[in-house]
Amino acid sequence: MKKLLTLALVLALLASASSAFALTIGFSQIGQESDWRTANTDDIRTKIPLEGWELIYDDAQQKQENQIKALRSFISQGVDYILFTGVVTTGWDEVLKEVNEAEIPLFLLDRIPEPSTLEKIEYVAAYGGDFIEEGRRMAWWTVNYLEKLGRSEEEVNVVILEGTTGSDAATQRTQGIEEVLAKFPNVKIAAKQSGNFSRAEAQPVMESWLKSLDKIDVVLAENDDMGLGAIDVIKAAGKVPGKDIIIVGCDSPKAAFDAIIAGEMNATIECNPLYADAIIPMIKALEAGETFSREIVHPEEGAFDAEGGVPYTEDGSKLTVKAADAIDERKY
Ligand code: GYE
Repeated sequence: MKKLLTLALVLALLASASSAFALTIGFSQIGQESDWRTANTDDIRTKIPLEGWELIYDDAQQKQENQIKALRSFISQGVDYILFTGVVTTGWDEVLKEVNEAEIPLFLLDRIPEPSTLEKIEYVAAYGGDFIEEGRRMAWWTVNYLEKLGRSEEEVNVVILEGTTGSDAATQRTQGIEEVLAKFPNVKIAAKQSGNFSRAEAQPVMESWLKSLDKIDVVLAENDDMGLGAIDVIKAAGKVPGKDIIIVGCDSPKAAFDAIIAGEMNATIECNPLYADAIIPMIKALEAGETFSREIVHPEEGAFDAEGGVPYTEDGSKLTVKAADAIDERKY
């Protein structure tokens, strides 16, 4: 009898211990628009369940109304945490206040709502790229590469394939690019237009520019998928991408490394999508009673090109790594 009681006690303790960490996490993801997004999604969807936690994933197909529905569904399901990446920066006040009223800890990941929303809501942590700096790095690499080619005095025309309209990733990368290029009067922004972070949607934009603009020297693509879309169109127009037109991207997925090694893309500025290894310890720390600041935590990033050694920051302290030397250790 005594043994049975002991066994029952042990089983009860095990059950309570496992339920203590049997968390349910709601993840409101934008969609599947790019290699970056896929890598970001797969990393979280693979690693969260390995902790014994349940992940409820929602793909909003890049529609804000679907994300609002998903957040409300997480509230009604009573999840323990919400991971949220908003497709655009505005329109979240009401639903994020509902998340707060439900007292569900909220992680802001990747895309961060506008400051006027942040002032009104509570969140446990914010994690994502420094998009203004990534835009600066795209531009610094470009002007340093033009100097390396002996073209620093030439009148150079740049076109910018922007990301999703209204997203901080697009708005802030454009801000960083324009801030740096303004220091170089010979480098002109001839056009900028959204390709919605999509290879397919970037193609008609690039086609129209090839027809309407007399001279395009550089394409600054706010993600590599749009850069690859531009390459598709440049080749179809009988021009040589990477030579006739310099192509600079952002994100650094493997497809960008392949294009650089093939000589069709010139550089990519890294924006690491693998968030799970940062988020999981944060959740465990919160479960243990710790708290985090409201500051956005940015992962360290690099930059890659065909030859390496090109500075991509204002102080010239950071130099690109040769894509062919780095591709084997890439994880996305
Ligand atoms: O650059 C792009 C994705 O928010 C950093 O969104 C992310 C951006 C990334 O669609 O590929």
